[in-house]
Amino acid sequence: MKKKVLATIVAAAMSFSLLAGCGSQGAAPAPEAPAATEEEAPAADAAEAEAPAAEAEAPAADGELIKVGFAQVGHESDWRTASTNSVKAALSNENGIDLQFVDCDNDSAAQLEAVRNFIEQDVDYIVIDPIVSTGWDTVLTEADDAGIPVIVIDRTIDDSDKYVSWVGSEFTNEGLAAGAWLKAYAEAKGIKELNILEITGTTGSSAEIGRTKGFHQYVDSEGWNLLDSQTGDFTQDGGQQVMESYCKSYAGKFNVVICQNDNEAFGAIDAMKAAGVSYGVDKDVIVISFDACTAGLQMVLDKAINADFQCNPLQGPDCLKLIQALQKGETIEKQTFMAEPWYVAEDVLKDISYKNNAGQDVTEPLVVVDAATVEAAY
Ligand code: GZL
Repeated sequence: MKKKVLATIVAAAMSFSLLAGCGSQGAAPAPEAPAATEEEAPAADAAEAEAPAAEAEAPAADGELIKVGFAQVGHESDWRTASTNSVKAALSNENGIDLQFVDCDNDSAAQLEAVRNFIEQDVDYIVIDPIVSTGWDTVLTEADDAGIPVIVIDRTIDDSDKYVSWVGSEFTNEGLAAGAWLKAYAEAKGIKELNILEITGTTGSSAEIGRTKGFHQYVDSEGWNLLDSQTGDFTQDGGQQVMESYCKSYAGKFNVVICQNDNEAFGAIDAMKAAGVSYGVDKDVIVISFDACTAGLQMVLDKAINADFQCNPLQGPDCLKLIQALQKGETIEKQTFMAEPWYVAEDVLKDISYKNNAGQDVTEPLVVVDAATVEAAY
C-alpha cells in the first residue's frame, strides 16, 4: 500500500508537458527507438539508429515482482501484434514485472471490465491501450481511488486525465503528413484531379479521429473530391469488403485510395486486384497507408503502396521506464510522443512541409524504401 501511495503522490506532482520536439515525426530513428523527448534528437536514418534495450532493473525493493495489468485493444492488425510483443518483452519477469495481459478483442465493454478486474486484483499499475477515446472517467476514478497509477499507451483517452502518463503518436500529424505528401506528389506527377476513396480505422478511436482530421484538412483546403469514406475497422477483411463495394460503386471514377492502416490496405489491394483495377506506382490508383509494418513496407518496396506513414507500436520500453521511475518516486512526463518516419516507394520528393497539429511549420524527410528498410521494420 505504501508503494501505491508513493506512486500516486509522485504522479500528482508530475509535470505536464507537451514535448515541442514531438512534431518532428518525420525524423527517422529505428523503430525500436524509445520515445523521442525534447533532449533526444531522433536519429537521422531509420536503418542505422540502434535502440538501447530496456534496462533491466531490480524488482521492487522487497524482491517481489511488480504486478501490472495490461488491457490491450485486441489482435486486429500486424501493428497490434508488434505492440503486444513490445509490451510483453519489456514488462517481463526478468525485468521484475508480473504481467496480467488481457486481449479485449476490440470490445470496449470487455476492456472496461478488464480494468475493473485489475483494480479488484489490487495490481500495482494498470496499462491501457484504449479502443475508443471516451467513456473512461468513471473507471479511471475507481483506479485513482484505489491508488493504482494508470499508464496509457498508443491511443488517447479524451474524457479524463486521471492517468499518470501517455506514450504514443500524434495521429493528426500522420493525417496531415499524408495530405501534404499527396499534394506534393500529385504536383510532381502532373496529376490535376484527385478523386479519393477513404477506408478509415475503428470509429471513435483516436487513431481514426486524428488521421481523418489531418487528411481532411487537405481535402477541404485543396478542394479534392472525396468520393466516399467508410470504416474498415483496422482489419484486412474490413478493408477488402469496403473496397469490393467501392470497386462496384465507383468503377473508373477514383485515382486515390487512402487506408488508415496497412491491414486495410492489404485487403483493399486484394479487392482491386480481383476487380482488375491497377494500383501503385505509375498505375491508375495511388495507394496511401499508415503503420508501415514489415509487410506494409514490403508492398511499398514492391511499388504496390505509394506511401506508408509509420505509427510506432513499440511502447514497451517506455512503459517499463515509466514504471521504474514511479517505483523510485521520480516525477514523470505526462505525454511522450513517438518519433516515426514517413516511407515512400519512389525518389520523387525528398521531404514534405506542412503546418503540424501544434501549429509549427515543419519540414520532414521522406524515406525511400529499400530492402534494408524492410529488414529493419518492426
Ligand atoms: C494506432 C493504432 C492503430 C493502428 C492499427 O496507434 O492504435 O490500431 O494504426 C491498429 O493498425 O489496429
